Amino acid sequence: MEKIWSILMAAMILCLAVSVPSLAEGTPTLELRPSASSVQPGGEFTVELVIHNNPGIAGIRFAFQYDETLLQLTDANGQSLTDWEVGIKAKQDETGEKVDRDEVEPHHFESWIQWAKENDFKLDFNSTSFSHPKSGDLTLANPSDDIRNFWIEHTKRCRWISDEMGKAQNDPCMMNLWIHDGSKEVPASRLRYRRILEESLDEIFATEYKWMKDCIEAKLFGIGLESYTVGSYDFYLGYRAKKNKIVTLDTGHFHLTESIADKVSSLLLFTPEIMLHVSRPIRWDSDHVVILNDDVQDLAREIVRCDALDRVHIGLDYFDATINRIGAYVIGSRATQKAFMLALLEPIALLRQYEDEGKYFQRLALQEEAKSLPWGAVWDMYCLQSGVPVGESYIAEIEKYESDVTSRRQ
Ligand SMILES: [Mn+2]
Repeated sequence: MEKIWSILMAAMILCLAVSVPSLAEGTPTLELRPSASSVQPGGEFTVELVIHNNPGIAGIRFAFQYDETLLQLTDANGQSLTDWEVGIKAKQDETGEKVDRDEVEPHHFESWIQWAKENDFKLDFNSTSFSHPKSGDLTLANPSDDIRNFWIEHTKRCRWISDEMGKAQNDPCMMNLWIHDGSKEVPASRLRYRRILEESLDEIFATEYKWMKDCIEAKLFGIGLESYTVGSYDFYLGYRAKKNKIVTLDTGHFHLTESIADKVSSLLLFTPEIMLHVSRPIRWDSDHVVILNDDVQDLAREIVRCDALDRVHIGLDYFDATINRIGAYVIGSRATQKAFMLALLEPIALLRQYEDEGKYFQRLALQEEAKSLPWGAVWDMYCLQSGVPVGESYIAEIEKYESDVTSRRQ
């Protein structure tokens, strides 16, 4: 990632140097729009530089995957003026092949599979329909056969890759499907695109695989597509009922006042499994680093109360490139673990007894007292026994790693 950022910075400087002489009169201003998505194997991260007051070049878009960077200059209509690719020879990229997304095959991910094996990790996977010249506002819900079929092919191949990953790790690979399809303004037909998406999904899911599980993820809206989201929660809930897929609950993908915890018990009644993306929404953004807030605690409590730890897949979905990446990962994963530990420590038997007896004052009082139980000591002991830093001592460890390792990366 350090390398990606240094290349990105170099590319930005290069582009500015190239484009500045052609700027029109007036004061051009730059707006930086980084995507909030995390970079995962096969995933992408985009940065858009929107140039205001320049009729020639309206924007520069960088899209980079783990093995490549795509640089595009766009005009005011978002049309590409030119594009060129800067190859980043990542450690993971052993094939050296350049393939488009409708050509990906399991062998392109062989090094990840090997890496996971060697380090005793298990892999999940996702298709990626954004940050590509064929992305636009609509992918799997696109009325254009050409565009839609491209994304259908990509998603089919991602299921195939997931199955191979699952086979190699002897444990099913969770394949998450999220698309950004939507509209900035209210479309003339909401039904039309949802019907197309349904047909695309039917085609994608036609093949049965043994070593992967399909998860379908909704989002309230995508940035720039605020009025309509084809793959809404209702859509995927309905589709789940039709095809028995797993619904992904991304805690950053709902109305800010909506309780994700409240959805758990309803889903568990009708679906064998739930995929969670634990995240933290802030206004329009969905991917802030998870902290130990009420939402995460409510969610963990609800899963434990439903005795569903073995039916819920807990995935983390957040990213913050403005702070130390390892630090961000550790803060969010520890916060999530703390939430589940707190849930397991809840005096639930007594709470339920009070409830059965209609003692609602007592129930509320105990819920309040439970908040200040000395659970920090339990957490510290858990960390000690797990051989990981206790309390804030991980800060120093990450600082040391930053100065010894990451800061020296080229
Ligand atoms: Mn997600």
